Amino acid sequence: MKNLNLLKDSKSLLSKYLTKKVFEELKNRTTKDGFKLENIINSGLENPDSGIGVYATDEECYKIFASLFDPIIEEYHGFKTTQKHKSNLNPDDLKWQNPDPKGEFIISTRIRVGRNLKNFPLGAGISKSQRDETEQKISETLNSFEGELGGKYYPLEGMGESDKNLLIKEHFLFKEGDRFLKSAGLNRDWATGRGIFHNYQKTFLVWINEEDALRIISMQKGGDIKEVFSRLSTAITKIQAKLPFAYNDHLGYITSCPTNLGTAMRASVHIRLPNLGADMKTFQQIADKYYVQIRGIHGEHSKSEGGIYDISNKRRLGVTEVQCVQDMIDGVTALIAKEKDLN
Ligand code: ADP
Ligand code: DAR
Repeated sequence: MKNLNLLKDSKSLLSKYLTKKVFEELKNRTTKDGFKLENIINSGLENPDSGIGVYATDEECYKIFASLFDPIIEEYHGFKTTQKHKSNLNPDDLKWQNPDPKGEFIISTRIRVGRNLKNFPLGAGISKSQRDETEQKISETLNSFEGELGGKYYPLEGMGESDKNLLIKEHFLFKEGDRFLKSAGLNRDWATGRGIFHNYQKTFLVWINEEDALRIISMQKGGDIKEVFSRLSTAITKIQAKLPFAYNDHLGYITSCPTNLGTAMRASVHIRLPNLGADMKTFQQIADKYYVQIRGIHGEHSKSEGGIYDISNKRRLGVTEVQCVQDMIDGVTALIAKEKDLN
């Protein structure tokens, strides 16, 4: 295990909660799949600028290493160990009104969930043969879909560079995992076992074995958030009927990164807000009030361009999928109102 002194200048939740007492308690523990503390904390040790610093190797590690995971989960999500997570994927429960009926602000809408297969390790711990098995199970299920969800699976291995770069540029495909994911072991054997399924309209997509076994995505141009959510809800139900997901009634859907636990949902719009972009203090105040996050437009850790921002729900655990989407709708509605005031 790398020297814990690597954490001395870190501000990550790992550095805050891996106290001497917790380290002594956990240092010799292993999960039934053989994963140890060093597997879980390596990303935070190698990247002291991490915000969180830990990734789970299998569902069991959330229990075996609870003395480290629980305080991180409680601080990040405001979710206590005694609480139960609830799921609600019914789009009719949204308090829905298009926040941009004239299409002046919202360029596109994307809602995704992360999912992992029951009884398989997570990406940071999975073996090559297990990952290949999950790729086959998931892609076979998706290739059997017909109608609006009908499409084709494209393995990343063997994909032409120009095809891959175009799909990334158009925001459909993932980039190779960043240094945080690499240090967690999520890029091992890249690109085998990874790929993308999409329907013919590219409004329903599934990433296979990026950060989680599945990233199930519904997206389209414009701001019809309810239509995007309805398509996603239908797709999740169809997939879940064939492939059981890792889930428990405390943490909800189990994910590689604790920040995605619960719904594992990020509902986002790419939205033009140049006036707010010139007043980031006000922008951030409104974002905080409505539990939304401001990102750049080429993925996590990217920058905004041309006054366009990625606005998405921040809460994922202890809220339902309907509440995640509602957070985004309410936040975007308030931001558009302020953007208009600043004209
Ligand atoms: P996630 O973790 O939710 O997959 P990222 O921030 O890594 O999200 O984004 C993945 C890709 O999805 C990036 O190319 C990003 O630009 C794209 N994306 C995210 N939200 C939207 C949106 N509302 N419209 C179009 N593309 C989007
Ligand atoms: N840089 C890592 C990422 C945490 C959240 N993002 C994910 N899971 N893609 C960190 O610990 O800050």
